[in-house]
Order: sequence, then C-alpha cells, then structure tokens
Amino acid sequence: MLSDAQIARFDTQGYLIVNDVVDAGLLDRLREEYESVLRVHYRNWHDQGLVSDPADGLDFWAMLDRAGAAGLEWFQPLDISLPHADITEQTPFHAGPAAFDLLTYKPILDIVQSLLGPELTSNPIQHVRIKPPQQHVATGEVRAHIAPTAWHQDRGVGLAEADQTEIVTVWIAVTDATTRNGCLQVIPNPPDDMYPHCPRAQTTIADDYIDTARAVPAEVPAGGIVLIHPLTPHSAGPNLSDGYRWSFDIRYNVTGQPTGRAQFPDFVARSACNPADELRDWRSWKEMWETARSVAASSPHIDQHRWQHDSPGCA
Ligand SMILES: O=C(O)CCC(=O)C(=O)O
Ligand SMILES: [Fe+2]
Repeated sequence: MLSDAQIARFDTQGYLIVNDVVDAGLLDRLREEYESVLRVHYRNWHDQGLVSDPADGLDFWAMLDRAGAAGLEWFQPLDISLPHADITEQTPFHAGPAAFDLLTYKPILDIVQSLLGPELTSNPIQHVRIKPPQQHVATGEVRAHIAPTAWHQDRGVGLAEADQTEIVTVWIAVTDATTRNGCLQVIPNPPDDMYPHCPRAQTTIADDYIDTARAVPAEVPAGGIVLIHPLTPHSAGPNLSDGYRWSFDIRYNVTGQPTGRAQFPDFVARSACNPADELRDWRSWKEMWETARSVAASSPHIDQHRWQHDSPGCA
C-alpha cells in the first residue's frame, strides 16, 4: 500500500518512485526463466549455424551478446506481448510462470490498489525492455524496447477508446536503472490533457509541446518501481553503460474500462467484489495470448495508435 503522502505526491507530480517492491526471490526467478527461454532459442540458432559458440557455458548476457552480434532477432521471443504488426502463427513471445507472478504480484497490486481501487485488470499494453549498451544497438533499430525511448504520454500509445480509462503504468527495474544506462526521465506535474503525438519512428509528442529542460531522471535500483500517470511525459535516453538495462513495464486499469488494445488479452488481477474472477494460472494467460496471436494472424491489421502524419505539430 502507498502512504497518503505517496499518493499525494503521485497525484501532483504524475510519477512516484518506490524502492524495494519486488523481492530478490522473484527477481531471481525472472532471471532464471528468461535465461532458460533464451537458451532454447539460442540452441536453435546454434543448430542452424547462426551463432558459432554453443549455449553451454554461456549465461543470459553472453547469449544476448552473441545473438546481437549475429544480427538475430532476440527481442521478440522475450517480450511479454506480441508486436504491433506482421503477427503470424509463429510469432514468438514469452508467457511463463515467473512473468505471470510479476503481473499478479501482491505488493504491486497493493500499490496499484492505493491509486485505482480494488477492481484491477492487468492491461495488455506491457513489455519487457532489454537495452544493450548503445554501441551494440544495431543501426536502424528504433524499437523503444531496445533503443532509446522518445518522449510520449502513455495515453498516447493506446487507442482513443481508452482515453477515459483509469490506468497506471508500473515500470519495474530488473537491473539498476541509472542516468548512465538510460533510466526513465519524466517531466513532473503533468498537464490535464493529452498532447498531440506524431507517428514517427516511435509515437512521440508533437514538436514544441513539452519543455525537456524540466525533465528529471527516475533512477531506481533493481527491485524498485516507477509509477507513471498516463499523462506524464516520459522518455529514456541511450544506455551509455557497458551492461544491459532490463525493465518491465506493465499496466493496470479499473476492470470493465477499455484497455486501449482490445485485440490483446487482459485479465482480472484482483477483485474484491468477485475474487473468483481473478486469473490464477499462468497457462491460461499464455493460452489467451496464443489465441490472440491466431486471431491476429488471420485478421486485417489493427493500428495500435490513432496519430496521423498531419496531426498538429507533426510536419
Ligand atoms: O523503459 C523505457 O524505455 C520506456 C518505458 C515506457 O515508456 C513506459 O513504461 O511507459
Ligand atoms: Fe511509456
């Protein structure tokens, strides 16, 4: 639970850093789960001759290094979401027990309940971000899960149907997040409305709407979180360290309100009214994403964003 002072600070500043939320046990399980998932993919790449070193003896970071150096698409198999376009029956994603335990982690739900009340849906706008040192990011890589993140408000990355949805972003540091490795930066005291955004390499706030000189870094040690209001402008700079910068960002909205990405599955994470509605089994969560993948693979593309090149300030 958040204290009244923390809630007041979130309400005025539009973000809140909370240290020591995710315990070492869950962080370790996440790291182990990710290492074993990557190992399966890495073995396949090795069998196909795409990487020369065998997986045995390589840890998570070493496998990422080699996959990156070989130009392989290592990110999507690790993401807890499907991509925004070109989904096929084979598009990989990650849904495992430790990731599900993070989405349903009691200390996180308690904190979010302090802001949104006890009827909480896990919103499908969620990602892992594993950002290599910037010098190892492939030229032309613009995805904000690997490369720096452009200025945006999270309301701007959902569809308009969710503009009234009560939602909060929970950004979770798996490695220490520092200015040097490209932690979040936020502009405190958000406006009452959403700025126009532009469909550039990433969806980003239109020119001249924000004063980035007011930005403050949201540094947080591993296991800590940053709560972000949907109208708070935020971004992340390049990872100038020599290690990976790993985070998850997950979201919760009040149950029954539009998620902003209806083609992807949500689930009830907490319910005081109907506890039986809470999803408890990670396999069901995985199946929901597999079903969404099948539907997407055989359906016309659905745009995730509403912005047009001729939106104000996008020239
Ligand atoms: O971690 C990042 O680079 C960006 C995260 C973000 O935009 C979010 O959590 O909403
Ligand atoms: Fe964001």
